Amino acid sequence: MLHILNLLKGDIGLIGLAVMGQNLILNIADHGFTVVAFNRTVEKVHSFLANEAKGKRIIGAESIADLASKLKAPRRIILLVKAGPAVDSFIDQLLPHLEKGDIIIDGGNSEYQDTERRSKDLAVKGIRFVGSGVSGGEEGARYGPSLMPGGNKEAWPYIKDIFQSIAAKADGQPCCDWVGNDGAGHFVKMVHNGIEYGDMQLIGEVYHLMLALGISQEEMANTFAEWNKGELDSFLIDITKDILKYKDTDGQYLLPKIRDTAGQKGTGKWTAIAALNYGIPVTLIGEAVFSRCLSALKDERQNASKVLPGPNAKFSGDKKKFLEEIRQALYASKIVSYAQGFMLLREAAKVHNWELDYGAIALMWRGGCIIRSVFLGQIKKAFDKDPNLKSLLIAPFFLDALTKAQTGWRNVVATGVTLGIPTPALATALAFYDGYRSERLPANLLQAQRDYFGAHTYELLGQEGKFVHTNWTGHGGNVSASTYIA
Ligand code: NBP
Repeated sequence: MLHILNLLKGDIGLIGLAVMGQNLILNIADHGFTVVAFNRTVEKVHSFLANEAKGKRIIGAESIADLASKLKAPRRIILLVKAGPAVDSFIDQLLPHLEKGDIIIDGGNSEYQDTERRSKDLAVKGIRFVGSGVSGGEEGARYGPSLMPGGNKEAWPYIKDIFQSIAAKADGQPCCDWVGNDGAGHFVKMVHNGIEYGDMQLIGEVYHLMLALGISQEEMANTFAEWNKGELDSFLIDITKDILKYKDTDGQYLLPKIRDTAGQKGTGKWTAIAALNYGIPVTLIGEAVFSRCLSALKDERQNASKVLPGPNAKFSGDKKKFLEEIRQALYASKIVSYAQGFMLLREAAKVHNWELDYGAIALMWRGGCIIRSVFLGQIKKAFDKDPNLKSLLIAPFFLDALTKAQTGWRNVVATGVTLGIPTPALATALAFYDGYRSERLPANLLQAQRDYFGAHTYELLGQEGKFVHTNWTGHGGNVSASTYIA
């Protein structure tokens, strides 16, 4: 009897009928599952049922209680609402209507520490909580997103089938797998978004350099189209080509008319904050976030452009050769950015005891999401070959690519400096590369300075772990500090 009743019920519920929620429901329904839809403003449920959802395996709910009563056990409910208090509010409203073993999935862009908290709090109440990264925007949600679920692993067998069937596929495999405990899924999504910031910034700098070369917008579009056939083949390069080609109703290119200030929703900033908290030099994403902040200072920049002098230089080399060097610089910087992102994942995994599968993460990003690219297939191969790989930079494939690119990369950064074109992401990537490959860095001087002004002690080469203090001036004391950290 219970079995028959269950058959008449929905397979999964979804709360939040904005752009992501509606499209994900349609995607789930297309894959043969019955979805029960609910939204805070209930009129949106009616309108959705009467329009987009008409004739599909989609049932409406008038209230949370109604939603809960229409779902099979154990209940599976996806939240796709604005990240923050709205998620906690819906969890609180759901709890009185749920039973032990039911599953709540937060598919929004929640902060991973919120997901950690919710996962732990709900586990105590017997509710299995999943925080899942969902990437790919509207199009991805509708036809195949990249999904990064983490949280209470007991939930995975109950949602795996639905998640892997609606996810994007790359090389025939779903871009979705279990990521790890508690906040792991949202952490991986956050790093994905940070990398997206980095990729976009790099392309923006390349566009800026192309403008300085004085080539036509059509030539730029053709160059991106060409690049998209090779090792840079990716969604972002492809859409950049389309954007460059796009003409407004007046027949003029639209791009130059768009205001040069970029906004942000916060996930790039969160990645940079996490990098600082974990002490991992994710410099490229940091520069990408700061570049958006600098772009937002439009009025100040306008004023400064009238008074601050630049180099007054023009590009005078071989444009075709330089365009190829730009391509190499972009590719090499992208390798550095992903290497930094995976370093951050590794450190967070260590701190949180997450057993992250880096090859599987690369596959999750390989299709469906904004950073999807052929390049991620190479990252997957590198981690599949050596799951303990310390850095992507030293994986044979990327080592070879960096070796080939470095001369052009250096020339691009140097040319940017000479022409006064800011290339913060391309330049920080190169600085990181040079820092990472340096056996010796000037931090010995830094150690000495800290000991000089604050008696912080230092280690001598070959005597690691032994901290000594020097009375540098002859009139300081011989006591070393233990509290103040500069
Ligand atoms: P929004 O982020 O715009 O959220 C809209 C939904 O949140 C509506 O259902 C709205 O209900 C509900 N909501 C709000 Br706003 N405040 C609420 C509150 N205080 N209590 C309860 N419900 C509230 O929708 P979205 O763009 O579809 O994104 C959904 C989630 O997916 C977000 O976390 C977003 O960051 C994430 N995401 C978005 C994208 C994208 O491309 N848009 C991509 C990947 C992830 P109402 O209808 O009653 O106002």
